[in-house]
Amino acid sequence: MATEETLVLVKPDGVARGLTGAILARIEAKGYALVDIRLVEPERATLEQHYAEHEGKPFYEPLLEFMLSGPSVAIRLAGNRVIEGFRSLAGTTDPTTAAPGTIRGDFGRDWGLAVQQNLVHGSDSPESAARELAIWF
Ligand code: DAT
Ligand code: MG
Repeated sequence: MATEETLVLVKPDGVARGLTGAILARIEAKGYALVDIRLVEPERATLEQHYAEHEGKPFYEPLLEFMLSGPSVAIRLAGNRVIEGFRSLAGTTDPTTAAPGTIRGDFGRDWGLAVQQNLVHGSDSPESAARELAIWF
């Protein structure tokens, strides 16, 4: 399959904890290419678009509050099968059960909060990647 692109976010917890560099090091070591990267303080409307699929779920409002709590780093990332590959680097959604060796498994903490502060976002399909990249870049 041809090279593809995905949207990666280092979420506010990752930026605040000084983990952006450690996360980027894993991405670069894997061989993915940084096409664009910037620090963003998103508007609520941007996050509503980004997380539209979760509107109405119990964690939706806390998730938006968390994402508004500080800047994120938005990355346009390229590579062969990078959508699937970055999701694999990130680990599963819940940091408590994410596998060791993954970003969420190694660095994610269960803060006992209503929303999982799991450090990173990665698009989950080519359609999501195209939609999300247009929102953030
Ligand atoms: P992912 O980020 O692994 O793609 P998702 O798209 O299902 O997960 O959810 C988006 C974010 O919402 C996720 O990173 C953390 C939060 N979230 C998801 N499910 C949750 C739940 N059951 N309780 C609290 N937060 C949740
Ligand atoms: Mg998702």
